[in-house]
Amino acid sequence: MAFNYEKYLRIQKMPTLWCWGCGDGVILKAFVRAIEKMGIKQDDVCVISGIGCSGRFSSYVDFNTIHTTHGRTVAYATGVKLVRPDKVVVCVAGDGDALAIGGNHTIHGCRRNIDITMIVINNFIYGLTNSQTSPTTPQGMWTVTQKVGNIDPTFDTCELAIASGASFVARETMLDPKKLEKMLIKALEHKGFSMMEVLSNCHINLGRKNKMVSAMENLEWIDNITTSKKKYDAMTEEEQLNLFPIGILKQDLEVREYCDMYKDIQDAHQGKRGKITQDDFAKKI
Ligand SMILES: Cc1ncc(C[n+]2csc(CCOP(=O)(O)OP(=O)(O)O)c2C)c(N)n1
Repeated sequence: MAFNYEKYLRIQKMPTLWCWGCGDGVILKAFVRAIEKMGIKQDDVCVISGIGCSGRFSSYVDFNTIHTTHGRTVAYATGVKLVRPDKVVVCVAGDGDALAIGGNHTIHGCRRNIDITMIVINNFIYGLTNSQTSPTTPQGMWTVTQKVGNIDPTFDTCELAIASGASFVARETMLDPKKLEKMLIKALEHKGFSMMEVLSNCHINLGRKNKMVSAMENLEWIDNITTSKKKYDAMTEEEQLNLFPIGILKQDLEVREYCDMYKDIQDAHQGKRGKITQDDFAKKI
């Protein structure tokens, strides 16, 4: 039977702002299929997105949603999750949203290991505002702010998340929606901060301005810059240059989750009239 997308979409918001063939729609559909497969009730999901094309994600899905300010998804999500740890809290952010203006929030979300799934839709450019350089724009690419070619060294979203302490870090592309759906389920199932980077196309504001004249060429480019983690690990450093490994890059099941630790403090406070010693807390963690 065909999947009932309408159940999860705010049809009154259609058509979307996204360009035809944009990966954002592929990712949105994979996400709602993942939620359905996991049997999570719509009212138990909270999707928080920032500003950008990817930021429109929260407008189109029929969950509890917050369309917040540029770069602040993790800050809002942290508040929601601390108040309602029973909810599945998901951030959706573009590469600019997550790593430029919101970079600070992202690294501290990772560091705290709070149980949020962060989907970073990396299209390598500021899409909505027409092609400014983002922290993931490859060196040499034309952008409206670097018309002779980007000279900025790039951030690797997943390496940054690993270094910052996220307990689940994975990368997929929008080229294989079924595979993406399965990985989203793993990210959502993981308790702790899950960084889920999805490499996506922006054939309008990245591709066609960088000699990828058709959408297909943008998709082929994504295919060419990615490889499985297994193959990547078997490569020399030289071969790995400019390639992105795909799959689960880190999963740590030992590190404690932030809301659980926070609950321990609350529990330790019980019956103490608000006074808690470090020893009380140490007993809990
Ligand atoms: C505080 C603030 N600064 C700048 C902007 C302008 N702005 C809107 S979206 C955006 C970048 C979007 O790029 P990205 O986050 O990569 O998302 P995409 O559109 O590619 O999905 C910028 C700079 C803004 N809305 N608010």
